[in-house]
Amino acid sequence: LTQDELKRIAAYKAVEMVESGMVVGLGTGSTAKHAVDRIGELLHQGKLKNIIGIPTSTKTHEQALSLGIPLSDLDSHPVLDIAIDGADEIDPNLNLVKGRGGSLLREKMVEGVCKKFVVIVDESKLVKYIGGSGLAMPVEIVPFCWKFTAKRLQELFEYAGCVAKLRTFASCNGMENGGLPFVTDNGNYVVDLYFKRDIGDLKAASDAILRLAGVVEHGMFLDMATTVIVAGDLGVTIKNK
Ligand code: DER
Repeated sequence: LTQDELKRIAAYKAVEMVESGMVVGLGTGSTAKHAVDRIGELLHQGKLKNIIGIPTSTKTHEQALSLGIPLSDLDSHPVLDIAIDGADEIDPNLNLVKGRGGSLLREKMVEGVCKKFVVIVDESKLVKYIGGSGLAMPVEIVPFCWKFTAKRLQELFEYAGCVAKLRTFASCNGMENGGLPFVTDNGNYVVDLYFKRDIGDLKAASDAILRLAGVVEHGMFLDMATTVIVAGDLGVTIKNK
């Protein structure tokens, strides 16, 4: 099975947990895209009714609109029944890294107020510890003096061999800021943190990041997932918190 087929299998399994009349957080990324497509399909078939979608990005907002999924927002629906979204990393305690698609702030706002947060992944996302994939742990920051903030973030995790890089749309000729800075739906920048070693206490790391003035939010979703659906070549496993 291809990675995308595994993503679709996990997504479809999660959508089985959506009942008519629910307010549903709609995730962002290539896995969540399958879940949003599936919800649209079931609404169209009349198998699901009276769903209200709360999108986690402008990208998902547009996808849901094109599918005819009725949409609203947190101002009108401060509590959701369920949210379905992908993840970049999942550790054994169901802590997540999210945000490599740049939507971490709105995802965390939506997924932080839902009764069930169902995470859908293919097995490649499973890691032994957060940061263990060697890929980015994103931090959304204000554009003002971004170099100053990026340096402070890097110094915060010097013990874990951290390197902080401003996310650009496409870095030209290898220069970090050769490309234009990536700008989030909220008009902010993203600094990607790369770790060589385990950062240890995740709650302490989260608090330390959020204490830095200039930081908006980070991509560690700690103790938020209630259900994780993992699709692998040997089948689908469902882990509940
Ligand atoms: O950027 C995000 O938060 C995405 O949800 C990411 O965590 C998963 O993206 P993928 O489903 O395309 O791998």
